[in-house]
Amino acid sequence: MSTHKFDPNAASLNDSGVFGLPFTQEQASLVFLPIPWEATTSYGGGTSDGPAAILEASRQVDLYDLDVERPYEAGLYMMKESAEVRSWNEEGKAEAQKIIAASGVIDGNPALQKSLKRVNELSEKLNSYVYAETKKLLAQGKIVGIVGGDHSVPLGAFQAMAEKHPSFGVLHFDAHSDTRNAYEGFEFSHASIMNNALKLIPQLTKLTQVGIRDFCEEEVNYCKSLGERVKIFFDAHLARRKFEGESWKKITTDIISTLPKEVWISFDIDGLDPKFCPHTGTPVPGGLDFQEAAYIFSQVVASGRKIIGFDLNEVSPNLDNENDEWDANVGARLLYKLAAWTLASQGKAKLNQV
Ligand SMILES: [Mn+2]
Repeated sequence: MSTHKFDPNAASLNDSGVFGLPFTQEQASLVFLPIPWEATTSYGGGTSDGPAAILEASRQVDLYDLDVERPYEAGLYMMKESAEVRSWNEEGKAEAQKIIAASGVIDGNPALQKSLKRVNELSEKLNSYVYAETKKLLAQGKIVGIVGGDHSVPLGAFQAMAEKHPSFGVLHFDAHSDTRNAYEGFEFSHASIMNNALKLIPQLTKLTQVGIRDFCEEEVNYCKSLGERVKIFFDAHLARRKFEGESWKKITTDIISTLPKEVWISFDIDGLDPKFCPHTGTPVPGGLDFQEAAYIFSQVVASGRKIIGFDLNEVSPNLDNENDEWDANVGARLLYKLAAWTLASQGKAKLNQV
């Protein structure tokens, strides 16, 4: 804890914690776990630098929130990045690039087969790390927010949550369905996160996807084969409903009505319109507005559901211009909204009743 008196209305100091806050991990109700990992990123890398960029940009975010007034009072803290995860990422990325360059065709190529085996091993190490860290934080009574990295990172957190919650839903914002079976041969690809989660975690009883606009037929068929367990709100359908006069409130109510009482939010920044994330790996036209997404969070809470935790991933800073902090700025503001509504849903932050 810094020695100066903390002033929530003042500019934050450069060496302060996330969002310019003075809390220690012990004091914080909510802890962000940063995961600098992008080993299986197909193209347009940079998300492994997402957590550091978000941390820096977070110090510019104003703390007072119109809806959740003073979410920071519950204490927010971001852990230090793991040097080990960084080294796994460097190695995994180098091996994965060889396979990506060969378009995933590794038959008859022992060197590439070895590379693939290594990437999958490193991914498993990463999953175990995220699982163990999440479990530790939960045992300490913390709310956990995962900050990626690419979208493969939250699998271990889902697994840790599943031990605590016999039945929960994932509210998944994304341009992509992420239900591919081992994309490019990578068992734990960013493009397979929800496929892996659905296969490995029976406690995940409902996956509700929002903003989806880039997917293959196999993914749609896979989701259909799971019946009621997966509900996709395609971006094109959301847009059409708005064009034809339905209110966002009505649409949001429909989205939320598919969810069980306990909800994890998994937010891929590319679920938003690319104007909010121009440097993310795989931007796709269309997508949600920032306020539309924040409104959905608010209505999850208004419906009486509990947000049990969240992940934010695929935020990538502009690697060609370090003065361009737009992607991280949006990421930090979205992270604050996620934290605020999660705290509110757990009774740890009060809502403005006006
Ligand atoms: Mn994704």
